Amino acid sequence: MKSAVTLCRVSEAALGPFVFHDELAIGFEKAAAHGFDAVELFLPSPDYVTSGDIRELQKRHQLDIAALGTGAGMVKHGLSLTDGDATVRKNALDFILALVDLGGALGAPAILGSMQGKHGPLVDKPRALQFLAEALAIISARAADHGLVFFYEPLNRYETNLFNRLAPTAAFLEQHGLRHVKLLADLFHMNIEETSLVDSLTENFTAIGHIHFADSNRQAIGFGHTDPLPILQTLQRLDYQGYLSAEILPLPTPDEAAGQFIRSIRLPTI
Ligand code: LER
Ligand code: MN
Repeated sequence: MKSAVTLCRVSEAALGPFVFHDELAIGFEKAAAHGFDAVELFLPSPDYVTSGDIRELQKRHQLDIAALGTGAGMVKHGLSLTDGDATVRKNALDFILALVDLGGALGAPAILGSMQGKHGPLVDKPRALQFLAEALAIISARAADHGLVFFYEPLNRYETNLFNRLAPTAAFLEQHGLRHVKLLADLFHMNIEETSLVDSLTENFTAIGHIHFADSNRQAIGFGHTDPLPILQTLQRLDYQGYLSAEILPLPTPDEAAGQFIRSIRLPTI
């Protein structure tokens, strides 16, 4: 199974679940030293770095780009696709499309996580879902133009009230014909929301494109109480071809988290 590690350059997310916060050149070097196949980038804005500069780092360190997070649009710029203000929604869409284009130049899908926003007093749930479906239709068409998919990530109840579980999200994507949008299954959120990690991964497998492989406490697997063996066996049995990505807290240190992550994705040979 392919491994990826998160590199975050967003100062507002300094305490977030990202392994390396160094400048990109150093982050790439550390990712390669730990033996990761790819990096997942969390950038402050789409023009923070050019695709040429990223390709240069990829070539130097033999790393793929697994995905590009868009959450800076929320944590840095206060944007969401379901905001009550049409200008904010438009800016959110433009921010995501620019990251989809950057990903397009790198062969990497972008992710919708926190920028899905929430429903509330100004925007009720049906209207929020309508905004979401309209935006996803535009975003997925752009991703498809690049020959890529786009990842939609259900989040736990403390982060969104739109989609918390895989199955309802998959049904929503299907209902709206969003064939180029795949699920991002984050085991940390699933640990809070799903009845069974294995059942949920199995039942929604064909809709899943990417996995944030995190323990119950959002550290590297092995540092919390999630049992990785049935999960890894299930993914192997289903022939999962995507990434297991280390979107985890950098604890006890970034290097120890990275090292534990790499150990945690190996199936024991019995
Ligand atoms: C993003 O991948 C994620 O999992 C969220 O919890 C970030 O807010
Ligand atoms: Mn995640």
